Amino acid sequence: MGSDNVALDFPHWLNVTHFVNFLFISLLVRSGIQILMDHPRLYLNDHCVRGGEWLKFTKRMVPTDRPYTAREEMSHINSWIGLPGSTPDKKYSFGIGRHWHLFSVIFWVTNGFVYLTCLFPTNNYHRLIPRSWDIFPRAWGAFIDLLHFQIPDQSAFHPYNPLQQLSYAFVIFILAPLAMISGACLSPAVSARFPFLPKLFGGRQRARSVHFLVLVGFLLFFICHIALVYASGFDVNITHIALGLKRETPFIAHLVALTGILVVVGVHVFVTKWSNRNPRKVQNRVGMFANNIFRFLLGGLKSRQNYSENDISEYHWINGYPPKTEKWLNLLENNFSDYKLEVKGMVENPLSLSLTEIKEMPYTEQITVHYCIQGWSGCAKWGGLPLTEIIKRCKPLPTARYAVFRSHQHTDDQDEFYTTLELSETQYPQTILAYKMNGKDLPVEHGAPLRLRMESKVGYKMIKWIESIEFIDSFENIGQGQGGYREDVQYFCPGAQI
Ligand SMILES: Nc1nc2c(c(=O)[nH]1)N[C@H]1C(S)=C(S)[C@@H](COP(=O)(O)O)O[C@H]1N2
Ligand SMILES: [Mo]
Repeated sequence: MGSDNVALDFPHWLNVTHFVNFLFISLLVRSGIQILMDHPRLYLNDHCVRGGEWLKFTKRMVPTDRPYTAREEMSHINSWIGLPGSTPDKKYSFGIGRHWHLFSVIFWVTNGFVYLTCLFPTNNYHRLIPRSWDIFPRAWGAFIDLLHFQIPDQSAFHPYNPLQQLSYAFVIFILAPLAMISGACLSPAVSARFPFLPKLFGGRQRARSVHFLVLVGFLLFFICHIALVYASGFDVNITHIALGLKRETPFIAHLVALTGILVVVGVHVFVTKWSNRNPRKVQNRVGMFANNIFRFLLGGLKSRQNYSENDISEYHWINGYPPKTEKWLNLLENNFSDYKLEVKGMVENPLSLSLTEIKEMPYTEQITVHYCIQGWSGCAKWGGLPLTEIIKRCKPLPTARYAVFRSHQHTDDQDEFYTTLELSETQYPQTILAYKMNGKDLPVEHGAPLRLRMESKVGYKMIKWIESIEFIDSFENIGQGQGGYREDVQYFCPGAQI
């Protein structure tokens, strides 16, 4: 039989990577559930039509008789399950959950690579990779035995029994890569630059569904794994897992294992409490750490989406209610004939452009898929002027580092909706100021008369009802200093590539 002549024990790198894996995957699961609950519907296509979900975790029906925003979708999840769990106002739970998810994935993936680097140069890969086809019938036999509650004898482990070997190989070589690839497809930067990637799954929403099924797969594996470790010679197994020793040392092994579990539980309790008490710190430390890594990896990706007319969604979710200010309501009444886009700040030529002047400037169109951070998507054709045209005319000074966009919309709590882009990002090819959607004038709920489209970022950067663009060198003194309204209030990260 295959592994008999290879003496495989339980080296210490295995114990350590196993433990680190346990820690980060548990954080990924809890924060993943938190993220799901912000738009607790799973769809089979990118249109996310109302009632079109194949699975949902909310009883709420989407009303059709009034504008219904994506923010109203945010659902409650207990902090025993979700990380950090939702406060009654659900104000920051989702943003913070994402910080933990993206932080943990960095360590989880790194740990996975450390594991593989230890596995392959030694002959340890024999513990996972079957050496003959007869592993399948043997695994099936072991499975049938299990169904009869026959726990395999210790002599059947070399070091794993066939069923165990196959399931570990499945989790490590199929489930884990699937988690990473489907997860990467959820990043607007990745999908906008490599639109073929989500297409591998049949679109972003299917990738999202697969990502969810991977979570279910990990949970099922976890339950079976624990049950079998317990049932098939617990003392020996725990010695292998905790100490990597061949001979049984149950007392010390139990002690070490228990300590390990307590450390993981302790970390969860700590990060949950810390997140609830001090979300801003989590955003600026944990979130910023992940943001900087992903900015380095993905920050330069420029959207190259080019979907066809047939891909356009019939229904496109909205987020944010139209402005209620008198100024904007007056503009609307006159069909925006008095509208002016103010371009100011650190520029050579401040501008004040009417809609007619804007429409006389070069026009471009793009059919792209919108990714809201909450999880829904929608495809539309956006038409307007490339932001580079504004840059050419206003000529930002060398000291300008960001552009801050302000909206006519003042939200319910009277904060001003604003967002910032880095100067380089304002010049990406698919960064436009749109005044057309699907061939018609931009509808009020989608941001009339002018909105930003910045296709390699999540939706909250694409500010609607734009009032002005100001070039600045730092956003520290604007709003609460985080680079945007959603960053200020919902603790999102300013990068928004993921
Ligand atoms: N002024 C303003 N712009 C905004 C928002 C908002 O609330 N106010 N929401 C953002 C978010 S979170 C998303 S997902 C998109 C939604 O665009 P849509 O409503 O056209 O689908 O708009 C973005 N722009
Ligand atoms: Mo969004």
